[in-house]
Amino acid sequence: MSIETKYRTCNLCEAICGLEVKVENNTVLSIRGDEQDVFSKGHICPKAVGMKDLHEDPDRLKTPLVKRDGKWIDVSWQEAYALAAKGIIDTQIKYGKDAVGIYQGNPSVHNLGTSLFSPDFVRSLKTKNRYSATSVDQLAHHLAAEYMFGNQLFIPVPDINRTDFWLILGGNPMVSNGSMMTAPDIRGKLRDIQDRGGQVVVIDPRFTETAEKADQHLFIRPGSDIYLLLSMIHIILFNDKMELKHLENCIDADEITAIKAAVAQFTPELAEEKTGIPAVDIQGLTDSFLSAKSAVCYGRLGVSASKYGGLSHWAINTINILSGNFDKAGGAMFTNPAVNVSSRKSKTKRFKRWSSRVRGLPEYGGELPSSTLAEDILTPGEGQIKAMITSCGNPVLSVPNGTKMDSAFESLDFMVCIDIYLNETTKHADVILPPATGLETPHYAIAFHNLAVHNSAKYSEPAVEKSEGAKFDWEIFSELGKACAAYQFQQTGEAIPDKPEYTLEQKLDMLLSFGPHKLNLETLKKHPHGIDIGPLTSQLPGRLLTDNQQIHVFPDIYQESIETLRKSSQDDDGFLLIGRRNLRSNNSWMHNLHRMVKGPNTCTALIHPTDASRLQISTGEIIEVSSDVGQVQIEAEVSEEIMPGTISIPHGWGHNRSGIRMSIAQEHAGVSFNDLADEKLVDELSGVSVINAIPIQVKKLNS
Ligand SMILES: Nc1nc2c(c(=O)[nH]1)N[C@H]1C(S)=C(S)[C@@H](COP(=O)(O)OP(=O)(O)OC[C@H]3O[C@@H](n4cnc5c(=O)[nH]c(N)nc54)[C@H](O)[C@@H]3O)O[C@H]1N2
Ligand SMILES: Nc1nc2c(c(=O)[nH]1)N[C@H]1C(S)=C(S)[C@@H](COP(=O)(O)OP(=O)(O)OC[C@H]3O[C@@H](n4cnc5c(=O)[nH]c(N)nc54)[C@H](O)[C@@H]3O)O[C@H]1N2
Ligand code: SF4
Ligand SMILES: [Mo]
Repeated sequence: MSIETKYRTCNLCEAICGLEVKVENNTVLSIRGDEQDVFSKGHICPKAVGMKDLHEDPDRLKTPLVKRDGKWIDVSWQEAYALAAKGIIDTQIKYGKDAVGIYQGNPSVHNLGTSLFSPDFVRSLKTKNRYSATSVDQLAHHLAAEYMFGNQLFIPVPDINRTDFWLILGGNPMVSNGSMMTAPDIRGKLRDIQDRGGQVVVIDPRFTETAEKADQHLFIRPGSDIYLLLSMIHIILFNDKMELKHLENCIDADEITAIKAAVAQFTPELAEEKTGIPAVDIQGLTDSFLSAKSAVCYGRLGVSASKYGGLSHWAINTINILSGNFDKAGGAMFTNPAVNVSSRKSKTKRFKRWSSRVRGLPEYGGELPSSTLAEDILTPGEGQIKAMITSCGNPVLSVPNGTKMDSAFESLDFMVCIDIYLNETTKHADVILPPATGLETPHYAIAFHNLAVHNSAKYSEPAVEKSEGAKFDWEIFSELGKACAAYQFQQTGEAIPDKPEYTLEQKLDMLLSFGPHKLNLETLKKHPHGIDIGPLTSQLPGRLLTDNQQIHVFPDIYQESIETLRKSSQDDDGFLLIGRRNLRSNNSWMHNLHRMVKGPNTCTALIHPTDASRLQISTGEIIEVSSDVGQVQIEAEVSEEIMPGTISIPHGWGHNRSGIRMSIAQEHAGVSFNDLADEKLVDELSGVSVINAIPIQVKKLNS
């Protein structure tokens, strides 16, 4: 057999890099960056070769598994579907529709099959108990987009290809490769900003890999960014620095007046007290931001999933708008993707239409906050979750209070997981349905073309064939859906209405042809390196999706949230725990690939030398970190890169739980951050989990 060269998009993270994959006899020989990819131009990161390892991983599940008498047994797809359908529908018949819950994890949006085929399946369940990684992540971005611009997916992205000033709060794109901003080769883009005389400023409690490349880094006390952001708005409005440019006519002046009143007390001096950043530096930072030819304020996970994450994303958009850096080259801009995911006005706000049963936290976008999932399973009463479905998710490691999640899943009557591994979450299942994955799947990055710093479109054919009898995620969703419908009809006579059936390719082709560039799959197939659609363009007010075609610059929910902040008084003076990511890791699930975990242990607790010497802790020693919900023992790493009073531990580890089938990950187990994160800590406005600034105690082991 001859060697074939396949081009495709890496679907591991948001950067959507083009890959050149050499394949012989269905074996991957090599993976390189595709130099001709119109968007990524050859860039890749070390995780790209992980795609080969993932394809070859002997622990990856290939056939459906069923648990019988505590043992896993391989079964046929038909048998697995029948058991899954019976478990789901019997539960709903006995306890009501809401007794079945579903959690969808992060790879859902990196997976074309799941993106296009899970929504119909989820709707057919008619349950209000839906959860996803969104509420442990980017929900605040959607909420702000919906309230301010009229659609939850109409999200501004920083135009870093042209900006002269990039202010980054709580993001580490040098490691994460960018998030809510699809931008391969962050290193190159940072260099380009500096080469054109621009500046990059990073605000982070850790001197990160991104801070290292930036022009300025300011340490900030974890959880306090909202004070910095509001003080920047304060400076703009109280120093008459507002400049709305072409947006003048689509913003209501009364709303600006209301913002001014609301931020009056949020001065740089108050921000200094709360954040630890001197008021003069805040003033200097804001002056530089305002005097730059173009500038953009960008906030990511350290801000999104924090106590005031919801309000912070309103504030970030507001800074960009008031400083004349919105919908303008070099500022925050909207994309114009070939599949338009944000064409509709949402007539009613998809927020607070119902609330979680136990704690009363708000629904958003049809989902409840994942921090309520464990209690929604464990607390008896009307609407209690008795059976769960998970797809592409590992909430035992990724949602706060994993120990409680563990017990919750253990207590269920029934659980079915669509996943490629037998891991900390799926071990609780009765049925596991494993899809083909990675290089075996066709791909189009619907979600990420919508967030990309340059418009392009690219379709990828599978680079290797899936194993015999394997199913794609989309096939699993449609076949499981049919099995549920058939079983329901047989038991109750309740029929699920027939829908036209499409294949994955047909659905994608329709979406492309409805889109603004009128592309189709055939055209994309002729361009294996993608089609360049051009730089971001100014699109407002034309594309605004609000009821009155105006930007709602100060929606009620944010007015109320500022009021809550004003009244809050809590300040912790103990240690605060923050998270960290590693370039060769991807949340909780790439730790079974030798090349991704070899080398020194990366699951360590960073501690500042002054704290370490006070507690007599040295690098390499095991320390005990405890919080209100749990404790872990972890290797200490004394480092000046972390600010005093702060501890940083990466999330996604903790493969020391019994009953999993991931031999390499088990050898590099680490501990789980989310055994410390407290599910009771949420952003009051949005219900988003707080995964940074968690109060903890630290001590040397046996002291
Ligand atoms: N403390 C703390 N917690 C966090 C974070 C943090 O920074 N700190 N980050 C949060 C964020 S941003 C996110 S996105 C979440 C992620 O949280 P989750 O989405 O719950 O978890 P992942 O670790 O991404 O796990 C992905 C799962 O999908 C499976 N999988 C991989 N590929 C496929 C596929 O093609 N098909 C199917 N069906 N399954 C597949 C994997 O085996 C794994 O079980 O974690 C959140 N939790
Ligand atoms: N290599 C790798 N890449 C990934 C992932 C991965 O696990 N590994 N996960 C992917 C996913 S799902 C996502 S959502 C993205 C996330 O992408 P990013 O948000 O860019 O990644 P993080 O490393 O979580 O960055 C959060 C930063 O916030 C800082 N921080 C913590 N608390 C605070 C605070 O209170 N204030 C401020 N200002 N900063 C704070 C942390 O020190 C950290 O540097 O990354 C994606 N890419
Ligand atoms: S940066 Fe992300 S998309 Fe690019 S190769 Fe690495 S994991 Fe894949
Ligand atoms: Mo994420």
